[in-house]
Amino acid sequence: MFDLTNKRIWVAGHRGMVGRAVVRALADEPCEVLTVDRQSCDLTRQSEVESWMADNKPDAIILCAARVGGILANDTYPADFIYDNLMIESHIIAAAHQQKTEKLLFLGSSCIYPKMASQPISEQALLTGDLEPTNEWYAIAKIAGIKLCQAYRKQHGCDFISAMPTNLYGPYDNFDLQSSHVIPALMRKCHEAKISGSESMEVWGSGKVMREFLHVDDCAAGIIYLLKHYSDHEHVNLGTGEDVTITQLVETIQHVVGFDGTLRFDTSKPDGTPRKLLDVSKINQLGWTHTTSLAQGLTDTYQWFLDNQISKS
Ligand code: GFB
Repeated sequence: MFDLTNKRIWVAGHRGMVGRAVVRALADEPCEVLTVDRQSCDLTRQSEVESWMADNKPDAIILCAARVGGILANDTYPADFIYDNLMIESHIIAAAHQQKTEKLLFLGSSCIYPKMASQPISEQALLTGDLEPTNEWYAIAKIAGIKLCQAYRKQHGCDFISAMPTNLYGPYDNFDLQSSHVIPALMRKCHEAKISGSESMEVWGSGKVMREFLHVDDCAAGIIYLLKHYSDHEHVNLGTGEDVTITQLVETIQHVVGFDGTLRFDTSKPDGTPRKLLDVSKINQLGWTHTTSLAQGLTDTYQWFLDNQISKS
């Protein structure tokens, strides 16, 4: 058990969707939250990370900082995805060892398991097969991050752990149609089709592939649960254990938004992995389970979109 009382916890990447959710969740804990803006500490620069860490010496780190994006962004900017993620995680994990940080939690992603992993995907499936080509660059970087945590644990006894979240969504997601993940993209397309009186909306790919989705507030709760209760070499899957086809997803979004037009599937866009459903038995046995249903989470996220994003569209 890692007691958070009076601990100084650095949420690296506090401007991102996950980092913001972790900061919100830590407000209920008896700890102090540390954050730093990019202007003061560029995480891709080792000297800046080392110097910030030496000055601030957090007791624990939740490493949410990463370059992330949807299937097209991953496929289009492979150098950015592999380089930025390798730099960010290497600098922070090495500095955490130098500064004797008591605990560090790193985030992997369900998309770094092999493309054809048997379903549901257990923790042991990592590195057992070929990766999905559209995001192998991001995957290699994230696998390296998990291995860095394991290596520092093995060589130096550092209490560094990794969680493997499934596809996430929620407030402060990226709603840009080119770089976003599927939920914010389809929510925005559906909303704009409704407002413009269109009879149809565009969906990338075949609509037949399956995805599991976790609300980011559930993800943050799971991260804090693992920070407190888990200390071991193996990463831990963080998901719902339930998935839907992209067509089922868009139908639920249509219901939430109130748009009953037809769907135009653009099969020139990639489908990606056919399925990536996580086996969540390990985290369930550790005592954590998600609480937000997909329908409820989409309803809440659409309300957030209406309240916060419309002026930026
Ligand atoms: O969420 P997404 O971009 O990423 O796409 P992945 C999931 C599925 O939704 C794909 C389809 O089959 C897309 O073709 N899709 C349908 C759409 N319409 C749209 C749309 O308008 N926009 C988008 N973006 N997709 C990512 C990885 O894979 O998963 C990342 O590339 C990341 O590295 C993330 O880790 C969790 O689930 O396929």
